[in-house]
Amino acid sequence: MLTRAIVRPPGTSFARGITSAQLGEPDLAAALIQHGSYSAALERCGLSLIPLEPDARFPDSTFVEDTAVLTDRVAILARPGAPSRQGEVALLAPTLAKCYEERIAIGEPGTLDGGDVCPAGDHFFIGISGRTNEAGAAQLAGVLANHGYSSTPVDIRGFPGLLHLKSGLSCVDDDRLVVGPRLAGHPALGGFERVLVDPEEAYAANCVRANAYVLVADGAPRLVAALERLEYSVITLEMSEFRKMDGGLSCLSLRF
Ligand code: CIR
Repeated sequence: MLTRAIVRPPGTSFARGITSAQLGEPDLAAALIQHGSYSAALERCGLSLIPLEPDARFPDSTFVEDTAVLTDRVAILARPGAPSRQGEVALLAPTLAKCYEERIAIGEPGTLDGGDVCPAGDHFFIGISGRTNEAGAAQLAGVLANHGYSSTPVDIRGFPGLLHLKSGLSCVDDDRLVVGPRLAGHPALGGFERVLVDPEEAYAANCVRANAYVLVADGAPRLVAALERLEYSVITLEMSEFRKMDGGLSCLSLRF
C-alpha cells in the first residue's frame, strides 16, 4: 500500500531542461495544469502529497523520481548521470531525512537515475543506461541485497530512444509488467507476465500502479483496454508538456 508521494511542480526554467524529444518548447502554464491533475490523481489513489517548492536553478527538478529510490526498508539517494541534475539530490535530502531512518547515497564513480529502477515486489530491475553506469547499478544492487531485495541489471545502452529503463517498462503487479516495444523480447524480463505495448503507444509503457489504480498517459487506448481487460481501474493523464522534456509519467513523483 502506497501512502505518500513527493512531487515538485516545474519551475520557471522548465523549458531549459535536457531534452532530445524535438516536440517543441513546453508551455509552463500548461505544464502546471498537467502537474496539478497528476497530483490530484495521486491523491485520488489515496496518497498524501509531499509538495516541494519549484526550483528554477534546476530546470529538470520536477522529475523528482530520478533523484532517489524509495523502498519499504531504505531510501537510496541517487546520483544523476546528467551533471546539471546532481544538485537536485541535496534539495530532496531533508525531505527524505524526515521520512526514512535509513538512507544511503550512491557515491562516485557511480551514477544512478531513479528512472532506471523498476521495482517488482521485492525484486528490482536496474537499468544500465546513458545515465546509470555499471558502478551505480552495482552499488544499488549491493544496498538492495543488504536489505533483503534481489535485483537484475538490464543493459539498455543499445536501445536508442530509451532514456531510462522505465521509459519502456513498468510494474503493475508483483508478477506483471507493462513492457514497451523496445524491451519486448528482453531476456531479463522472462518469468514475469507481460502486457505488451504497441509501438504507436510506446510512450505509455511508462505507467504507474498506485494502489487501486493504474495511471496511464493519454493517447494509449489499446494499453488502457488491455489493462481494463485485466480488471485494473485506469486514470489517464495528459502529459504533453512533460513529454516535450523527455519526461514520463512515473518521473513526476516518488511514491512510497
Ligand atoms: C532529463 O533528461 O533528465 C529530463 N529532461 C527528463 C527526465 C525524465 N525522467 C524519467 O523519465 N524518469
